[in-house]
Amino acid sequence: MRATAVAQPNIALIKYWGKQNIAENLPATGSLSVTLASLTTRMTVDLNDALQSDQLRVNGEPAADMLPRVSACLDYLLGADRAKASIDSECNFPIAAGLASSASSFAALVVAASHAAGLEADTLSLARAAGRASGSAARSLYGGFVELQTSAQEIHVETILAAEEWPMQVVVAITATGAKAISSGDAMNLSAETSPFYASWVEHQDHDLREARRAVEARDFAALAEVSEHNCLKMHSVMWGSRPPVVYWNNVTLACMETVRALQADGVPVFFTIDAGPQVKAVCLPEAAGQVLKALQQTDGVIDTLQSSLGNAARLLED
Ligand code: 2P0
Repeated sequence: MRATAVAQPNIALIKYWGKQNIAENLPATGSLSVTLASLTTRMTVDLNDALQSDQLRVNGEPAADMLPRVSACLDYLLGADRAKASIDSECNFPIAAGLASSASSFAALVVAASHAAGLEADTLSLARAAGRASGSAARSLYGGFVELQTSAQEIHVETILAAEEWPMQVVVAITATGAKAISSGDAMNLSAETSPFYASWVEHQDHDLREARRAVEARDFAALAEVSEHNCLKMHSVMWGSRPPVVYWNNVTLACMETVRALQADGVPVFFTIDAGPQVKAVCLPEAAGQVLKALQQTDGVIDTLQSSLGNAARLLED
């Protein structure tokens, strides 16, 4: 009745921003991401009939805020009559700062919990369960370049290119360490209700997705860079157009974008992407990683940097 799983966050190149069904957390559009290798969440789930309620510790501390979403995810996956769970989660990177800790957490949770319960579930079913808890988590059930498609009823997720088929490096520039002012879930619902750009965003998403998929399949870095930066800035334009506005950037975020632009002008194969937080993720070919890391470390105001290659799917750890 006990299992441990490990999962990594993913970084969306074509973003998920908006839900077609809030109750079922069904995304309005598809998205495309890369799963990272060296940022990890390791989660142990212990299902125990003697427990009166679920318990969750994150890095050794009780995590009451996250517990209701975790309990709801377990109810959906295992049924409401399940045994209660004692859950320990260890994250080796900053939580709730735009580094997709909810993606790796819910991906690890569904893998560990399904094994702890002896449930025979295929990866897509687990991805759908994780996605109900956190839309981006569905993508962390898969490794490498991952595409999520959505219909009116459900999501479909698959790896379109494995991590080793097109090696890449991601350098993350940490520009602030506090928790974000508004959760991405609340912010995307606000955008859907109030941003005049939202309908156009949804309308064009399939086009961007097709372009990105073609670029990945052709291993065309320049094409992937162009559509990824376009899609990122478009998502942030939707956020900025919301009322009240949603602005996750700070001045160091902009400085890091300038650093990436300067590298590009020198012919370095790199592009940026930014999620629901102030961190800048620079995606580059492996031969450029040293130069990209150094340039971001030297950018005024950058607090820290992380570097990762692309990684594999969420998986069970044998005890
Ligand atoms: C993404 N983000 O595609 C986008 C880009 C943030 C910006 O998915 O409400 O935590 O839990 O389904 O998955 C972050 O949102 O949102 C996210 P919920 P989630 O990675």
